[in-house]
Amino acid sequence: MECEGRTSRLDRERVERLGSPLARRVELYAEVSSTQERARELAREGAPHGTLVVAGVQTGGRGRLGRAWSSPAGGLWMSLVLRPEIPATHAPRITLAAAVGVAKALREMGVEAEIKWPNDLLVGGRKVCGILAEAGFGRSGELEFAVLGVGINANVDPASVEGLGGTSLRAELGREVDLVRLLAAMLGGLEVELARLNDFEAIASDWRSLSCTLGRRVRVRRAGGVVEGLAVDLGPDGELVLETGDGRVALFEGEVERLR
Ligand code: BT5
Repeated sequence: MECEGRTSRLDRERVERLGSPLARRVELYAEVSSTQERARELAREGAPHGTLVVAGVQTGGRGRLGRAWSSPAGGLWMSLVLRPEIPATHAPRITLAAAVGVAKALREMGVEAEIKWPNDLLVGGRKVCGILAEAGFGRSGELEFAVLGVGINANVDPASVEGLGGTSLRAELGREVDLVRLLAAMLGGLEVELARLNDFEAIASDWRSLSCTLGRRVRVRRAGGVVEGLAVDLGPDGELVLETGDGRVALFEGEVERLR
């Protein structure tokens, strides 16, 4: 099966030939509801580490907290089944490691990607990639699997994501991106970062230098209300540390807006 024209196509043979340990088993769809849902199903059925689900179009792509993720033709929409050997308490590191791995891969392609806490990759302030890591726990609370979803607006028509504050790699680079090469670069970046999940400081240090959130005054909307302050650090569980008028606050979820 091939999805969408020219070099941008997701050619099954080329995907299967990647030889990445993160593409040990591959399911490729021209169109699927959500690669994340499919990968979760596979994970629950016992699919091994490195099971990759990729789609050319998603009709029910989703982000965090039930939000919709727009997934038109030209994008790279993928989810990976991971079975990392880490304690369950370290599961939040997967999101940070993935953001670092994908940001580095995009930078190698010449795109100045920056990480907006917690999980967005931006170029020039516009979102080019969203990351969604979800954990599955066993009976005694151990981390059984994680499903890591990555959506990149690769050759997406920028007009279709502009209203969402998005941009595409094609718009930033001024050329079409080879989707299989992009997939290979991303899997390479993810492999390196995921291999050091037990070395949080190494991941956190790279995260800090790729971040466009730290050092800025921000407003964060979260379930408990709105907090404003200076984003000063990333904590050991991936939390954003804000210096506010009332002291330091650690945030584990929320939407960041930059203030002037
Ligand atoms: C995310 O959620 O950023 C995680 C997105 C993960 C998508 C991948 S694609 C493969 C896999 N399969 C899935 O079904 N999902 C994963 P969040 O931080 O909640 O951001 C969602 C918000 O981003 C939306 O409310 C929109 O404002 C915006 N948005 C939606 N689609 C977008 C797009 N294509 N480009 C840029 N922004 C988008």
